[in-house]
Amino acid sequence: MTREFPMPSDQTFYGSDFEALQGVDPDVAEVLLTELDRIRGGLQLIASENISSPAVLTALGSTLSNKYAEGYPGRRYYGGCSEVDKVETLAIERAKDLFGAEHANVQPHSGASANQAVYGAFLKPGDTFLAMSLPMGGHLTHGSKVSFSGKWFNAIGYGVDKQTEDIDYDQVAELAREHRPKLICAGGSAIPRLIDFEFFRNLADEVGAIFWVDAAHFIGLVAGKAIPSPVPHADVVTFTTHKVLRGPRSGALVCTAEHAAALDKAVFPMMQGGPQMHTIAAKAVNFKEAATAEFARYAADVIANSKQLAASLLELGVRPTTGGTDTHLSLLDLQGIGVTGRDAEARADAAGIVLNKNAIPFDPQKPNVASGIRVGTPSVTTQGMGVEQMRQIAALIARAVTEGDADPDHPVSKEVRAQVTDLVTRFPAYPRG
Ligand code: DSN
Repeated sequence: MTREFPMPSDQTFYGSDFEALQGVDPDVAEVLLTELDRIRGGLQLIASENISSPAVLTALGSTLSNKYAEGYPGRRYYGGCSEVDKVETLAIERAKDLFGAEHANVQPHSGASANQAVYGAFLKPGDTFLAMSLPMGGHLTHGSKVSFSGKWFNAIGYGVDKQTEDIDYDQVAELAREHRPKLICAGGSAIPRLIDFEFFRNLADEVGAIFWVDAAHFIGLVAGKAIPSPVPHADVVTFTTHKVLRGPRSGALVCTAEHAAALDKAVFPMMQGGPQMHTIAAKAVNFKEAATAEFARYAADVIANSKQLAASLLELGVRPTTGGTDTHLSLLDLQGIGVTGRDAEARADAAGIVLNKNAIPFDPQKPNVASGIRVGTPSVTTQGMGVEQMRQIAALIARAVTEGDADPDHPVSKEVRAQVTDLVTRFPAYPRG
């Protein structure tokens, strides 16, 4: 039988109670409200963010946060784990079902933690691995010199082809044959195109490497069956749960049965201590939400919106690298319009459009200036916007970036912001009652 969520007067005992917070700490309570205003008041186009459901947020703000549960369901190092065992088991089974995986570990605190576990399971310090380099679209944890992954291992980076701006598969193969890495990674933070997982699988088999996919960015599209899944091809797939997937800010991994024990040991006790049980509960909720037909429609809409946004920006002279996108994100090269990524981000921000500067492949600028911006459609699609609104958003981005200013009082900032306000009023985040 389904039990109703406790009445508001009881919520202090069961979960979140905003009035209690206001009484104890009005300063923090105020930030919660102003952040909600910020989310509602602008266009959220950061490709790695989304607007998770009240159900997910409720699980996060629950008493499960109190419980220590080092270990795994049925084999913990603490008493009193009967209830959290249930929720972790639900999360594991739902993750396996959602992705058709043999094994799931839902304890990583983040995508970076899940990635650490992969290194912990398969490499020793000094070992060689191959991954996309950060300036080409990879991720810090894929071997950047400022990350543990680049400091403790011999990271070989591959990039994109200068002409197509898509992954340079010839280079990947050459580097794999030359360096014989123990681990090969596909995935990154600024890859607008689909990845050929079969190519990577065959190459990994040829050189005797483990094949790892960091699917943080696109796992929500996989869950919604809107793009092909890496799971049948990879030894291990790591991901975050808060991007297109729309769950809590956290991480997880799925893998083959063969590597389950090694990866479980690498997550705990090698890399982490006590799991965050409230977040694991929120992941369980998220995996249930992501298995619905409604979520599959959402994932397809995210891509349709993203393709329209990229096409409309191209028409307006803002060039998407690779000529477009197959996913939720576009990487826009601003060199043709003579604006840096840093200036574009500030101008957009002043106009109520939240996006991020981003290095483009072969970028002549420093990373904190950059020649590009990255835009994504997960949040605006959650708000119910469609292709018509994407045409409008493209026009607003182009105007803010080319004619606007970082000063919110500049006439262009004000004019664009008024149109953004109109749009987000018609398609609100967290609609009121
Ligand atoms: N930093 C995240 C992103 O924005 O893509 C990835 O970890």
